[in-house]
Amino acid sequence: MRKAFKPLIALSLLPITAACGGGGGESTDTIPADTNLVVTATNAIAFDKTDYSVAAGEIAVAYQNDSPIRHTLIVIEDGEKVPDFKLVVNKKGDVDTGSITLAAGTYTLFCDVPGHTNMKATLTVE
Ligand SMILES: [Cu+2]
Repeated sequence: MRKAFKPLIALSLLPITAACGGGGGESTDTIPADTNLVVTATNAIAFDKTDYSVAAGEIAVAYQNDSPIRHTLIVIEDGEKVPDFKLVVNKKGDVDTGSITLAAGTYTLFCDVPGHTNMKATLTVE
């Protein structure tokens, strides 16, 4: 008599945990007093300014949402995203904070939510 061996294949589904956006600190609803740079996302799907400036070094950034939809804030240097920095605000009233160290130069602030290409501003670090 022959026995048919049916191999048992154990499929292990490992949950994949997505890493949170990096430099974005905890979400708060107030802007900390030691903030060096405040950026606001407005109802017009734009930042509140087209030009920001800040002193070089470690910069405490606060991103506040004055619109009902999700926005992000990333920094672009020479066409590349500055790594480990992304702030996210999901709804009106949200504030996200984080710190980024930048040398003097000209950078671009950007929201990478699809369709938000109008959310672009110049950041001058001096
Ligand atoms: Cu946006």
